[in-house]
Amino acid sequence: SAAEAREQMLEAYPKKTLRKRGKQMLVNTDPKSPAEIGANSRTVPGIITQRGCSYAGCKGVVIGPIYDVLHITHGPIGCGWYSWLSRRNMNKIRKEGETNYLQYSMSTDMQEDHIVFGGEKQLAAAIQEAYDEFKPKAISVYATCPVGLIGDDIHSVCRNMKEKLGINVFGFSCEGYKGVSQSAGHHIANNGVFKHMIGLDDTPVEAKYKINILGEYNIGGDAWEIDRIFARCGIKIIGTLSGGVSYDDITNCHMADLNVVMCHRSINYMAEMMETKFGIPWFKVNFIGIEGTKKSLRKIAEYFGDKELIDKVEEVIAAEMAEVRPVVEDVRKRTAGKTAALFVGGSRAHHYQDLFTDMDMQVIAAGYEFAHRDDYEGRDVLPSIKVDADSRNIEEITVEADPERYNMSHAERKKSLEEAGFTFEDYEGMMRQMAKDTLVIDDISHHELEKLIELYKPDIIGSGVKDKYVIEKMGVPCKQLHSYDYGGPYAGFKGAINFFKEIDRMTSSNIWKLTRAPWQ
Ligand code: ICS
Repeated sequence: SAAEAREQMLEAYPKKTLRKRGKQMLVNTDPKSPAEIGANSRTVPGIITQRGCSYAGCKGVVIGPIYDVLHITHGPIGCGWYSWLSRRNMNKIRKEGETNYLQYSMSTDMQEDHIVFGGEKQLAAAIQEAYDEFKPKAISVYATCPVGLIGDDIHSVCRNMKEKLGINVFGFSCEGYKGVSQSAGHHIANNGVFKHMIGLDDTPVEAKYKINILGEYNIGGDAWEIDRIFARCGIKIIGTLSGGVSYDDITNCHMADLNVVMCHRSINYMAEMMETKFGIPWFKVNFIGIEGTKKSLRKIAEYFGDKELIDKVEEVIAAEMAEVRPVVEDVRKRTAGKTAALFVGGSRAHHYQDLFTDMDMQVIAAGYEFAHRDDYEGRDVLPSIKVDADSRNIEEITVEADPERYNMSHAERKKSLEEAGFTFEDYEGMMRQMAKDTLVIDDISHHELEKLIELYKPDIIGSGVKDKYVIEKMGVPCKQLHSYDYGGPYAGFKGAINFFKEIDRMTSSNIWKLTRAPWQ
């Protein structure tokens, strides 16, 4: 049983570790009212974790993909190198005159003497050099651990350079050690994007239905598949934060009628702040999986409430499903009843369950690396989450309604829709969607993962590069759900087709039964 498996996964630990890990490892006994999970807490030193750092979450995840902002890492060269497009967020130039800087990795290449004597001069010189060379619209600067430790004031350097160069220059205090994972960096990034980019350009956008997609980073081209579907439906996406997106899109995206949120973990802050300041309502969507995609499209059409759009969406769904249906029906013959486990990031461990459900597969265990309780248990637990010291050192910015630009009509529309039972600001979390008595494991360790494989032998595990080869050495195929193992897109309808074929191929291969580790 799941309870016995849980105990066996924990039994090797010393008492204190066992107590802490025990809180982060639950049997989902009552999916309708999820139990309290330990999440967003420090990893026990010595345990092998999949987590990243605050800098990774800020530069590497949320802001780095904006292709025509010139991103400069202030720090030792390794931080810049390892965050250099390593996440497969795709980009292309879409308008004449645009530039894509993401082929470059820019760093101040901090050395010992900068750490001793301070690196502010070095940073100002780097900004100047980058400007002279590229003349970008905007430059953003990211602080790494040593910058925080020696106290370089990156913000005053940025302010001075902004004045001197006459372009937008802004910095992020996303020192790697802040918070307990990359999640802290998401929050810092959201604050900075909101303060330095959102709302700068009030040019009206001519379109009937205008939305932003928040928390979609175009891994493997996912955002482009979503773009394709929306274009078919006649819905204008002003900005996708932050996948395949330009500086101008972001500065203008407060002109939208609606924000839809894909990755709740990384960008819920932005959704809230944009609603407070501009009155733009938001709700959660999921374009991973055919059922999720259909439901999300229908909800967006319902929000606008226009018969023309509602009909168009149904027409698009029918046309797309004509292509998806034969594939999924064929694949199900082999995938039905197979099992999967998913340990990914802060939203995919949930979203990808929809694709496995589409294939009639069972997810026996899942967990996030760094999500918070609301991503597991749903947003209704938000008021009861205690703020601890690790979260307290992340700035909370106070946002107020914009006296001129707050859109009353959106707010009124939201109110009347709510009265009719429509839900906004709605994230139910992962546990409600998982089957009874499945395992939910936060920040899983390599030891726990090995035990899980021994006990359950799932047919496939969705995870990342840090544990991929541990999993495969144990004879279980691993699909990387961060980089997609160079495949994708997996979002939307065409993405689902790609995923079904890929998982069918991987779980039908006999190679895993034939491999033996050298010591066996
Ligand atoms: Fe959100 Mo890897 Fe996203 Fe999520 Fe986030 Fe990261 Fe990636 Fe993963 C992410 S923003 S980089 S959906 S695109 S930090 S795959 S939470 S861990 S599951």
